[in-house]
Amino acid sequence: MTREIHVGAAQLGPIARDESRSQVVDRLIALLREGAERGCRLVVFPELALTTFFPRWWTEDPTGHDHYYEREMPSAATQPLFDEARRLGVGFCLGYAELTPDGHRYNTYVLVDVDGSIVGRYRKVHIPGHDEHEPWRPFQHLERRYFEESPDGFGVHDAFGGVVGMALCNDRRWPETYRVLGLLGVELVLIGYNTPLHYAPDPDQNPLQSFHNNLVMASGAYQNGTWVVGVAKGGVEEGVESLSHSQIIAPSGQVVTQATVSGDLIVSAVCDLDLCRHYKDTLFDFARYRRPEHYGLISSTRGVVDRAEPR
Ligand code: CDT
Repeated sequence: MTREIHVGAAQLGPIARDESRSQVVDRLIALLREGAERGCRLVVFPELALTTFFPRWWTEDPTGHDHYYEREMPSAATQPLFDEARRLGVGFCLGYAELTPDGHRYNTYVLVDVDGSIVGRYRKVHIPGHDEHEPWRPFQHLERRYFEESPDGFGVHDAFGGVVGMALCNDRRWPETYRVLGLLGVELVLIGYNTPLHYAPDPDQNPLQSFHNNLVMASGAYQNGTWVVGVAKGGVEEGVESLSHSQIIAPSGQVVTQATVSGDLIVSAVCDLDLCRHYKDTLFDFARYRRPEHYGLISSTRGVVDRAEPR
């Protein structure tokens, strides 16, 4: 049986501050239909795909943005997306701000099967930015104020004929993300992102955003023998320009398709999951070549160790 899956990276253009959930869901449904017409079985939407990127604004009260969060999934507003997915027989992955019944706020991805049922959820592990107002910045990046770090960590799901993992935006810059998923046998990593082109702490990095985006995802793909689907919400949103350049990367690390413009669009590729074996069984045969006895620091230490201290 073939293990090819046609995957669509459903890039979004800006979502305005006052755009309603149902307006956004209509845009997502249009992309889902376009994916179905192309023959996609899975359509991947970006991080925080239902709202504007609200962590760019400070509110004194950390609950001040609660209207941007989903209290249930599906909800009345998002149910039409689930219904259309089931009707079309196309699964999807959707990023949104989650507010749990017991008051926790997460930056969340949900994976939905072709029958509209939820396969699994992922809550962002690496939360970037800051948690207090920093007026010197031209805009804020207050994810650390509005989202908690995932208590669950990374996981994989047997879905779409393969082993699927999820990650969100800043997670993609960390090799640990891919390696933990790789150790779980991942074959398809889905990553949504909102990456402002301006990086206030070091603007020298601004012109390198696209290079770094590709660098980290291609490395993660190659070093773990997995497909990677990177999906942007890009363009100028409420005055802040973010990276587009959604792309699908093969286990070789090669980009097989990439968006060349901003805006709502789909780029898609037929991903042969058996290609993963070429890398997982050779150069990156983990069981044969890894030396975990020498990697202890990776899980025992958060920051750089003080080498003056006895270990
Ligand atoms: N959404 C997200 O995680 N964005 C970050 C911006 C980092 S700069 C504060 C990213 O890694 O692209």
